Amino acid sequence: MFEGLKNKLQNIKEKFGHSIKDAAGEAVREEVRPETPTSAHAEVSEPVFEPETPAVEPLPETRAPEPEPVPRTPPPEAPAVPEEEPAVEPKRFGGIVSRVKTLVLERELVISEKDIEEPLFELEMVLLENDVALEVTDAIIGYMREDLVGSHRKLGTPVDEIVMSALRGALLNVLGDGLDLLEYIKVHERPVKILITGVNGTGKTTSIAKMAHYLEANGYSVVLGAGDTFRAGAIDQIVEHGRRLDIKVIKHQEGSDPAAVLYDTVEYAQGHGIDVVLADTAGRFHNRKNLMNQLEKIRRVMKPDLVVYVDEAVAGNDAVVRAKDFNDLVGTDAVMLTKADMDSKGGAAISITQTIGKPILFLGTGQAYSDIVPFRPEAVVDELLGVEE
Ligand SMILES: Nc1nc2c(ncn2[C@@H]2O[C@H](COP(=O)(O)OP(=O)(O)O)[C@@H](O)[C@H]2O)c(=O)[nH]1
Ligand SMILES: [Mg+2]
Repeated sequence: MFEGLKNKLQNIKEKFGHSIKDAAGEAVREEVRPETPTSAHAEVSEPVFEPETPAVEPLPETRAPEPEPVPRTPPPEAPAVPEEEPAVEPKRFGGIVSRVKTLVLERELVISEKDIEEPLFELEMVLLENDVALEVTDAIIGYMREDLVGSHRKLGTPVDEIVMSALRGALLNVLGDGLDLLEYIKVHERPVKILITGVNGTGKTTSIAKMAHYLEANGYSVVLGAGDTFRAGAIDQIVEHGRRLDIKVIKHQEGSDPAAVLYDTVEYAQGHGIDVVLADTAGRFHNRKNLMNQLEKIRRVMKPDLVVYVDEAVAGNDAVVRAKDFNDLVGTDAVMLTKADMDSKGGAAISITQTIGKPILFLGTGQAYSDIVPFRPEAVVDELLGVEE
């Protein structure tokens, strides 16, 4: 799942790392260069003249009864000082250098736009190539820039962590909080009515069967409504899933009013203490107006708690455009993306929530009933960034 994008993100992560490391290297060089003591570094050399260093003793200035114990500029005179102890001199000078280094390394580096310009551009290209929508790509780049540029990083902090945390944050921002269906059901009045919509062939009916299997495995009872009355084959298909899963399916004849079938399904659930209604619909209509009217009527009659729009992850940006269109037209509460097992780009999965403002509920990851994964943004981001569980 999302292998192509995952590999590219690993490369980008390293590029960011190198750029920031290079910038850190420059900072260290700049700070260390004026190691010949100057007034600018008076404070840095301070510890060398601490009382416990006997080599300091002979320096008369250090003992001057001034209020500030630190001499402003120690050594132009230094070479001329005590001939009696020549052996100590190089050691003391080496001490200054090493302390300067230590202090600089503990100082902070401010990351500039220039430091990450190149990897940011590459990240942008990678996201676009992998079908991440333009506005979502812009948002991710924006978050990265906001997080990294101008930020103070301790020079000692491992660069991987800096980059990882910025990328992770940016991706989580566009993925939102997700929606946990089990939690949702727990706190809602029964039956919870879920209407499944979307274009034909994207995997609606299969996804209904998977969801039913998932919900039953988690202790909830389910009834299915054969609301795709457009063709007989669609009714047979959902009835067969019901038979295999041992789950009740409510059906009418081919060509009958889907709103009536789904009304009956809700009634059945109410009468039998069923927890969840999963309602199938047809995705093929003569025109948009027809689709809208049909779904409007279904909504009025069955009053769904959740309208779930199903589309294929493999459709990439097309899925994003369709989801947005569909959401604008009839309204959606959540999205299920099927065929994620066949999608190496992950663009739709990354883009949909930010584009339509609705969470992804599940990913479909294969043809078996168990090939359904609740969409947990943290887990998806860990997977993309190659974080071991
Ligand atoms: N590889 C894969 N195939 C899927 C997935 N979900 C559905 N399919 C296949 O997609 C095809 C269409 O599914 P169907 O449920 O009939 O779509 P519908 O017309 O929207 O109801 C079937 O061959 C399914 O097996 C999935 O997550 N992964
Ligand atoms: Mg179907």
